[in-house]
Amino acid sequence: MEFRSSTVHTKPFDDQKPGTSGLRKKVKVFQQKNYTENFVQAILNSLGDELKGSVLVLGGDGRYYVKDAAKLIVKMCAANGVKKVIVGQHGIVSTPAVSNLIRKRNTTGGIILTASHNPGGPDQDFGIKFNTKNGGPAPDSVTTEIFNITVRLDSYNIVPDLDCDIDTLGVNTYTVDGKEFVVEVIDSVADYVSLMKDIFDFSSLRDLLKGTESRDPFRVLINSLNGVTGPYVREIFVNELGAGESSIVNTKPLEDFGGLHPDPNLTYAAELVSALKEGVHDFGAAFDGDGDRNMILGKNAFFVTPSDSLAVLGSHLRHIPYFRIEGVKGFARSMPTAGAIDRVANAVGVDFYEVPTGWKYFGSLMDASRLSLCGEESFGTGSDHIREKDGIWAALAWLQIIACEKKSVEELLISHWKRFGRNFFTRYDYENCNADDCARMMHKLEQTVTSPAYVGTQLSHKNKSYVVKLADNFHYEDPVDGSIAARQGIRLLFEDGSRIIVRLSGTGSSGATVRIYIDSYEKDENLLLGDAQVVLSPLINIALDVTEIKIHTGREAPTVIT
Ligand code: VG1
Ligand code: CO
Repeated sequence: MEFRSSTVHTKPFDDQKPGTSGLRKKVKVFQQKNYTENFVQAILNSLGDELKGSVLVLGGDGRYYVKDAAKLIVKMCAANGVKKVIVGQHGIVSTPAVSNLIRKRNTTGGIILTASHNPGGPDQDFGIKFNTKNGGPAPDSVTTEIFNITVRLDSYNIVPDLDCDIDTLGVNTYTVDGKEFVVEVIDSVADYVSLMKDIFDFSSLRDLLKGTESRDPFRVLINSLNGVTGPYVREIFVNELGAGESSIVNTKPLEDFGGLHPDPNLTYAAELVSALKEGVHDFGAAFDGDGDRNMILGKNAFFVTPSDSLAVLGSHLRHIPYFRIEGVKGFARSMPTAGAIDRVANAVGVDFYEVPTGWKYFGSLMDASRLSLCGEESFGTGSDHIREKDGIWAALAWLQIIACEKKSVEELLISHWKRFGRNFFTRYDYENCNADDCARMMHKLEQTVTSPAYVGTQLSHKNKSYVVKLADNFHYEDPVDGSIAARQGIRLLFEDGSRIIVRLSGTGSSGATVRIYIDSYEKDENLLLGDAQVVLSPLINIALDVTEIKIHTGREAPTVIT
């Protein structure tokens, strides 16, 4: 079929600055005339000379507007000289699977349609993210370039009549402006499953889940929260590993996630928590809308903090075939993530890195073969098998370790704490506050804590005191390419190793969200099993005082406590 492209005049929008992970706005904002078109054109323009003849992967988490946006992007790729688009059937591909496809097919990059863990539906959130050819989220230099293009953009290119059927698998070939343009509609699950089979020992996982003569079946409950992971979970846990159908729930990707907030934490995955509390299952996992986050629970809903999850994985990587072949290069965490992995890096004898919040900061270390395992306190865990965090990978990694160690989740945690000590951690989120109020709060806090006299200050609550050792706004220089990320969150580091971190979220679609992170280390064996909220209570109160959060935001309490 022969098609001709056309150029459409447009006016720039001034609010298309990508945040921690792509551009996220309400669906209604993306549906404004030319809004999505402009941002997509800016992504394509940012490719410069690489655009003509490029190959792009395209997929999203199945939320409302993914399919419309995917079809639009195909029309725009056709008009901009892209040679081929590899798109998931119905426009659906998980974020980790996109990263894998970019790497496996050696493409120029990929466009991911997701607002991740934010709710979906006509009145909820949508997002667009660009990943570069290493499979990872575009670094700051690229997202800044995309933003600079958006504020000057005066036209976009489109082939209005090219209506590709993205519901049917197969290769579609078109002629656009005399040149060949191909759209390959793929089954997005197959490549990802084969990657997992290369990384893990599926036969030992099968024995674990189905049981053997000498061992009862290990009962798992996997909740996809109606997000993109459903089909992947079904293929891996039921078809490959032989878990029963009742082991997987909410596995049909829905445009509004069935009304769920697809964020795997104790608040929004409460359904999984209460199911595990019944004591029937040995292991529970939930994933977010686009499949890159995970929450791990043990029997009776024993909660594994993401910071601890990372550390336990770090000290048991030898059980995972992938790392036996690839070796273990280094460990990393985002700055607000509790420091449990730091001690494991030391014990294992590998390098350790602390990067700003956002997965994009891990990519260059992985590309330089310096990093094997990394994570964020926000339920993100992953390795250098791809360049995104990977929810299903994390669940399988836990199961592989359990299969080898023959211990429960709780036993693994307790022996970890006995060996390394325990980082108690909590995060307070104040969602959807007034942006100006929050900016004022951050400004005032920074001025207070960075004044030279602040170091040495003693902060107390009841009979517990902490002495400030260092206070700053976190500044990161990438050790590989020297790029700088400044002002990544205010840190108060205390002499006993405890920390208070305060930063504003970069993934919200409106207003501002304040995140306060509290991390405190304990090595006294008698105190290891305490409740985090109780243990951290003095430090939490100090954080609330120092930030004056109630005064600035008018909020009596956080919206989410993790
Ligand atoms: C949050 C998390 C961060 C994570 C990001 C994207 O960002 O804190 O750790 O990388 O979401 O995760 P922020 O700026 O809101 O704190 V996802 O699953 O949205 O791709
Ligand atoms: Co996500």
